[in-house]
Amino acid sequence: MATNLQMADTNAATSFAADKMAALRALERKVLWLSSWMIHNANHVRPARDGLKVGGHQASSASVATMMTALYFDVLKPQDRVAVKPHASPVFHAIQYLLGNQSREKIEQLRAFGGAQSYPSRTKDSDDVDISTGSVGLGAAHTVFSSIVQDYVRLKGMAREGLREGRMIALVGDAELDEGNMYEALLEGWKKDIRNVWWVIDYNRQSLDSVISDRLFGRIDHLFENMGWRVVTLKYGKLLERAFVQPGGDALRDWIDTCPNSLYAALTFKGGAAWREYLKRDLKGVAGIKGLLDDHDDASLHLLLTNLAGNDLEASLEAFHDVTDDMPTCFIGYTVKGFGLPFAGHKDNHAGLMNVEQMESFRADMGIDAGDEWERFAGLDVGSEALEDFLDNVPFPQAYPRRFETPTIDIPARLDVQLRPKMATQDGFGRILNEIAKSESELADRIVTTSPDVTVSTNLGPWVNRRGIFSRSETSDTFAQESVVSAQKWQMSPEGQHIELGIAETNLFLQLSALGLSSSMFGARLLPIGTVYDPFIRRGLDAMHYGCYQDSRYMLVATPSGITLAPEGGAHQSSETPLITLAQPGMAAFEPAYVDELAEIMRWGFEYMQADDGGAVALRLSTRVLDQPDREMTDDLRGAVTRGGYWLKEPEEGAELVIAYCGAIAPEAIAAHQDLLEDIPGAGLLAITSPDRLHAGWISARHARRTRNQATTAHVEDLLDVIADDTALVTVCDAHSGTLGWLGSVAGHRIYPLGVDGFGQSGDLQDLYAHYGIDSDAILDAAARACIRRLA
Ligand SMILES: Cc1ncc(C[n+]2csc(CCOP(=O)(O)OP(=O)(O)O)c2C)c(N)n1
Ligand SMILES: [Mg+2]
Repeated sequence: MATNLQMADTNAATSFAADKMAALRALERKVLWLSSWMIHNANHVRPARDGLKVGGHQASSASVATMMTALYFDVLKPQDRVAVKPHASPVFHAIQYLLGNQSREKIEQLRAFGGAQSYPSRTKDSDDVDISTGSVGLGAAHTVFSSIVQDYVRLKGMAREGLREGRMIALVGDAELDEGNMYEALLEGWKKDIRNVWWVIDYNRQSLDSVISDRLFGRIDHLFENMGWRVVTLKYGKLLERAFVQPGGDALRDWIDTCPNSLYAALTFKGGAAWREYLKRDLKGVAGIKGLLDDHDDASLHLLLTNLAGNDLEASLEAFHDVTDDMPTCFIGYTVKGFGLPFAGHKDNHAGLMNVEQMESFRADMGIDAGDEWERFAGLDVGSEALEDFLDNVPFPQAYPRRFETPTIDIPARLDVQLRPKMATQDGFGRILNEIAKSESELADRIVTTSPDVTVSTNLGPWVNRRGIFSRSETSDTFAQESVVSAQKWQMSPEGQHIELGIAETNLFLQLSALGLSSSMFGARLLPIGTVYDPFIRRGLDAMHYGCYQDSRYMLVATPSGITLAPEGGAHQSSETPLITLAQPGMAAFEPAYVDELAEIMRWGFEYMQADDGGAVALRLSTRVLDQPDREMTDDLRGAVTRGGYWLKEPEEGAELVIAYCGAIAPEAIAAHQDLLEDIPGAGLLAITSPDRLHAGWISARHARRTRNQATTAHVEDLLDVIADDTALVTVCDAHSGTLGWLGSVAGHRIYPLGVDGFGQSGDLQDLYAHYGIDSDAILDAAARACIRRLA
């Protein structure tokens, strides 16, 4: 079987020093071996307990082993940040193992509990993954937004002293280009005039199911060029380039150029004899071809015909080193999926694994003795000392922080807000930010806002008027210059603190993710706030989850929300979002009814976004104007609000009923409670500011009691402790009834959950609240049924 080392041996290193090339080729070979072996070990050697297939992607890994060798062992600088295509996780871990940043134990445990992760994970892996990947398209797009953040902190002079400008690099599977979010990111990147981004496409022309269409050829180049990128195509390796200048070379090149992807892949799988048969037939009589065929045996003919630049170390190095400016660059690296492995080119090779015999023969080809499989330098033709020496001098792992520690930003004990008797939480949000914008505080300077074309309609306008829009260069506001009266004064400059995005919610979440990692990635702590219409969280959901999975810290402000957005109709109304955020790890979600609650939640949120055990924060707000309570925010109340709820009216002993409400539906709950007091004088009214925090607190207290035998109680348990066992709970929210439906399980109370369980529609509040059963009458009806113990 052919391996890429054999191919490499026949290459003459021209422009690179011979010793260096020898070391790099040895490492290339080792990377291919270790990544294949790591997967084999996980599937065939490590004892299996559950009968499940472990999996792993030997073909995807082999495809990109050469380009990753070139990058990590020679091209990358310590300040570069990389998103590695998900299925090349074993290649990444093998490289880190060779560099001394990954333990043998972890790679032996690839895909096992506590071992190296199946897909590179910034939080779960221990070998410095810069940008997590897994859901194809997101890691690549993330580099665009990380580059915007790098410019943001650099141009403001916020970056850590001595921060070097790095390249944000993605190693991308070619099928990732089918994901629409890639184009959303490219377009936004073009608008922002991004710099220092590389996408290295592993152009093996295979996805999971199939070989990609030939018609795609040429399309990709144009797409990138249209977006202002340089395109560097790495098509043919050095062997083929040399063959092309021999007699018959032009015809050979034409033949390969026009060979359909599927046929090329099939012949790659079949090998030398198959190539020979086709060339003999198709190039019959072409001068030079007979000589070429006679000069090559089947094995070397196969090596020649599969010598694509992305699998040719020297060609890859040349292409990468040639780019020295900061223009965004797409490298299209032609490769063979499964290069050097027995299933190279086979259309079904995505999940293919070498069997035990194939692995044995691969090991023998690699010159590795049984038992030496994990030895870093076994079977290489360069001595260990020389390799250690080479590795010590690789630029990428040289001393430079991969993750920065940054001091936290002080958050004032209270956030100012001028409460008015009647306000909506969305309005309150705009006013709180406006007060911060006015202040000369570190908090104000570190907040950065972003929004996918809903800046004005989510009340970010006042903030933007004061703090401006971020742009790499100064741009004047034409409307202001032309004296056109407008409430929005949009100055664009490097000082601006708002990143305006086009309507693409996935971009919003990727931008938030990149901003929220700025502290660790660039040594500049930012407090990002992103606004979105609540229903359109759904559009960006995968990216929202992805940002949290990377432990990015940001504040999501989702507004307006619910059927409370009455006349806007079902297409703009949301009901399931509180369940989404309740289930989202790494994110604390709130739905305050009142602005004084919101101010405390935001204050707490800015601290939570910076805490070691904190996370992202989500706020679900409303445009519904409510009478604001005239009250003092005592410390107790503030604490209860951020823990998830408080008694607006504590029930009297033995009271039969409690109404629990969340969010903008508060007036209906309060009115129903008032009515109820005639019949049930002691009925309680529970204000819930965060179903998520209550739920999370409950689960974590149970966990602490079970695992650590701690006598902790959860906030929700304390709240419900004051009511009798046979008290019934009527819960109500402008969201799916499941949002609060679990409350009955905390202490075993009967529960009557009201909420919005169908699609929304246009109407006014009265009609819609009545129709969906969340108005005062519906609450009273549920209360009555609860009292007579009717199940409904
Ligand atoms: C969003 C998403 N959808 C589906 C998958 C399942 N999947 C994993 S790899 C893959 C095809 C990858 O092909 P390509 O990007 O060309 O990678 P390579 O050929 O290098 O393996 C698919 C569909 C995924 N990981 N993420
Ligand atoms: Mg592919």
